[in-house]
Amino acid sequence: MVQQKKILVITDNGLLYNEVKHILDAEFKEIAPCFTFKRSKNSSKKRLYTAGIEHLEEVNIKEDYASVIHDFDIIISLHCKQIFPSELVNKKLCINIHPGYNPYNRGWYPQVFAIIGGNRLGATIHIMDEQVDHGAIIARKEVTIKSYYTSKEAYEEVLKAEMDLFRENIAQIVSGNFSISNPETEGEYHSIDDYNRLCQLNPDEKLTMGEAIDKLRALSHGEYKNAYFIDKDGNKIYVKLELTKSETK
Ligand code: 0FX
Repeated sequence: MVQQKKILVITDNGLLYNEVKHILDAEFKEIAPCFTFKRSKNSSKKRLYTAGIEHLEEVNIKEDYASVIHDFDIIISLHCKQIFPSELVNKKLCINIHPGYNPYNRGWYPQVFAIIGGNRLGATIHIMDEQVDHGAIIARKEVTIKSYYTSKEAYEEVLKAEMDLFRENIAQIVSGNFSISNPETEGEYHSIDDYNRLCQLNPDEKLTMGEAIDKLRALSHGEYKNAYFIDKDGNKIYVKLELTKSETK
């Protein structure tokens, strides 16, 4: 029976945790008791979106996966920073709620690479396999990147798309009554090192003004200090772009 399934959600994102809890309690009362929430071992770092998960029990999925396999039927990664071990994804239904439109820009900060590359952005719910943000797609929803979005606005639209997908698919995932499709290509994977390399600006790089605006807005995200250059005295200078859409055309 659906009610007896045990579902573990591992999240390192307080905003999404609160949204998902609210959606379950308000709209899915029957299945809400099936859910247990934990945060991952790496979640203690203070970031823009971690507030709200401090009280959750910590799990080290890399080491404690045997007990997770024993105790739960479905494991959901809701922005869990730890990569799930092979044994876990091969033995249990593991679902990833991912802030990107798979297979485009798999990996870290998809909106950053989508703004720079001018390619597709959105949210994806997929079955996890041994590769990162890879595996059969259950549902995805595209987000339009407006010309006046920085990384932050694009990301916050993606979070909304993730919650729409959660609402539309969670009952089917819990009951096992969902269909899947394979991503149309392998896509491209970006690591945190790829992102960090982007942040170091080369003052001699030649770009059109449009490319420069895209690169800087992709690296501007609220209070985060991302893009920088090193000046002739060796100082590290952070760069951030602010975009304001005029009220009149
Ligand atoms: O949790 P998350 O939204 O997502 C990341 C990966 O992008 C995702 O593919 C993976 N599945 C997930 C587990 O981890 O990341 P975040 O909360 O660390 O950051 C949210 C946004 O904030 C990010 O998209 C870009 C921005 N950001 C974050 C950091 C830490 C910056 O602009 N600079 C930063 O230094």
